[in-house]
Amino acid sequence: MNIDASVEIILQKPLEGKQLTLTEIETLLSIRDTHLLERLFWTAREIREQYFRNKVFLYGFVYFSTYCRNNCSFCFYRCSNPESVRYRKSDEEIIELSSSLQDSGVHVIDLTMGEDPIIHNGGRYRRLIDIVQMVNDNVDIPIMLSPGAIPHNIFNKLREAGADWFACYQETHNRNLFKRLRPNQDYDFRLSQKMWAMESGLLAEEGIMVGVGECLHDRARSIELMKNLQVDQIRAMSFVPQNNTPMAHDTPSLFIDELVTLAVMRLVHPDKLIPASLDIEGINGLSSRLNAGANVVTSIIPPQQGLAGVAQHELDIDDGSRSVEQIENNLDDLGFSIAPLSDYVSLIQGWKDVKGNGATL
Ligand code: SAM
Ligand code: MD0
Ligand code: SF4
Repeated sequence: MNIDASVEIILQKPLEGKQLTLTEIETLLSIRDTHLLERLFWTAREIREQYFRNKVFLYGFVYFSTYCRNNCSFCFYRCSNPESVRYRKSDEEIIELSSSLQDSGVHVIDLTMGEDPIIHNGGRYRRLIDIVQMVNDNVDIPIMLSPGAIPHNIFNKLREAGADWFACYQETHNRNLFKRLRPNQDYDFRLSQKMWAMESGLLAEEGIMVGVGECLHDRARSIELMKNLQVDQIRAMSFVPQNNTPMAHDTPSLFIDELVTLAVMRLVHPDKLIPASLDIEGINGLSSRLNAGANVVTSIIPPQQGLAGVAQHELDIDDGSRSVEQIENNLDDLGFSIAPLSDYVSLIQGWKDVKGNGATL
């Protein structure tokens, strides 16, 4: 059988509600021929349409502390980079930023920080729990928390304070590569974050970086492992080299590698949330990611507030191109519309009800 015919057979399976094998996932990840890429992206869109019609969700991003005790090789905010912008937002600023994002129409506030020693050292996480409580008291939309890796006993407290989601990306599920990317961090402790979050009744997001030295088989294994993990949001983001880091001169992979990964994620996780992050190519990268099957726009950042992105710490922020207003125009042109908040709330409530308090691996 020629390659076109065998790819068509694989693409038919998710359309019929069937699961893909690891080998099939890897075959799809290897597609680079223009015609087959079109078929892959079309199938991903078709499947997204079945579950979400043309509706997308928007996540506001509040990077409230850029201090970090870790030294991840890929990250601009690693502790040994003296050039990184460091700030900590005050309570008033966090409330103001979260409220203005809510008013602008996002569905979720993603509260993100480096592993700020002030919060992480000592192990009690009182300040983090207080921040969640404070934001929950002041906004009426769901809250995601991306604080790095934290102890098991803190998850319940975060849920009680009002968190809905916990995001913590493994970056890779290849243990040797993990060691190089996140030196002196424990692979199992980081992987457990997602399970501990779900055990406590939180929803969890898992993610990988594309172009950090992984092979197609690694990507395929990650996509499959995320299925077994039963997380509700999954992401792939292209690695963007950062000045003054050990990986500053690594050759990043082409964006097509991320787009293919997103499309295959959609085929394996048909009903899940898959972000198109503005943090990689800014607003110009939105259409290709939606075209590949993503259904959430993340890293929406209010302009002129001294807030940073992660992979692109300045791109498109201060001219307002990462604002809801700008995104809404783009979505209109692309034939998408912003889902009502009530749709989002009932979607995640349904997931929480199904999971109960006992999601396990
Ligand atoms: N400090 C917390 C942590 O590491 O889990 C929360 C921050 S989280 C927003 C940082 C994520 O951004 C990383 O897990 C990684 O997936 C992504 N990231 C960081 N630097 C990046 C880069 N140079 N290129 C692409 N993605 C990057
Ligand atoms: C994003 N810059 O969505 C954000 C960040 C953390 N939960 C999300 C990586 O691209
Ligand atoms: Fe710190 Fe997160 Fe950056 Fe690693 S990825 S250096 S933990 S901010």
